[in-house]
Amino acid sequence: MSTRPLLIIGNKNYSSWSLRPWLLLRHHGIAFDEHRLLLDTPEFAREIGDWSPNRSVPALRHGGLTVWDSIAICEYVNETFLDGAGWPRDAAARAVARSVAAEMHSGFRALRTRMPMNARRRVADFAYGDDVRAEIARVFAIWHDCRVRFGAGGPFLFGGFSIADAMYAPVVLRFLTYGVAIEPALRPWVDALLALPAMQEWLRDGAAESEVLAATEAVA
Ligand SMILES: N[C@@H](CCC(=O)N[C@@H](CS)C(=O)NCC(=O)O)C(=O)O
Repeated sequence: MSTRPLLIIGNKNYSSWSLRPWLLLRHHGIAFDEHRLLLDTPEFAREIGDWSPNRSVPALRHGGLTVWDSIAICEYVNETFLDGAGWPRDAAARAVARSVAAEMHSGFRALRTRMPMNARRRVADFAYGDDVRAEIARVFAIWHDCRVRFGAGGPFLFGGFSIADAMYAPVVLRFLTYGVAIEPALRPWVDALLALPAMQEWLRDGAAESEVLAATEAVA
């Protein structure tokens, strides 16, 4: 298929699921168009059904095909544009990378609910409950494990940048927003992720957005 893919995303400041496939595409220099639908607006409610069968962002339109759900889009991008380079080449590393990506996709409910992504905000003295604290500990354990076992070839979770890094990128932004102290051994990974030109671009775009989601801004 030769047509340029179109990624439907939400607000860059708030839409954590949109960031994941966007980062994968942009980091790899894949030419794509984006269409932003502002979350929680009448426009979103009116238009989302035209783009996404599950009425959520992200969704990818490529030729006549629609792919929805962040992880499915990442897999499609990996197969269609990256010849498999979205995942580690080593089979064992790839299996673990898929495991931690899947764990992110299906888990961490407390963290996702109580610490919604709000990339440009900084919250002082955020009070974590025990459920959030336990999930933060699990995130750090995952990052450590990946870095120690598979990270020798570069600064990312599996050495080179992979879909696993993209899946956890919004978690890094949440930790910055809500003041979660990054364990020193993980600082190089966090710094490498934040320094990616694609990540910087997303953050710049998010900071420039004027729309405000009141409920998310009210989290304290
Ligand atoms: N499991 C989905 C979650 C997608 C999702 O929840 N997207 C949010 C924005 S980050 C959304 O579209 N919310 C709109 C709504 O619920 O009306 C994925 O991985 O893509």
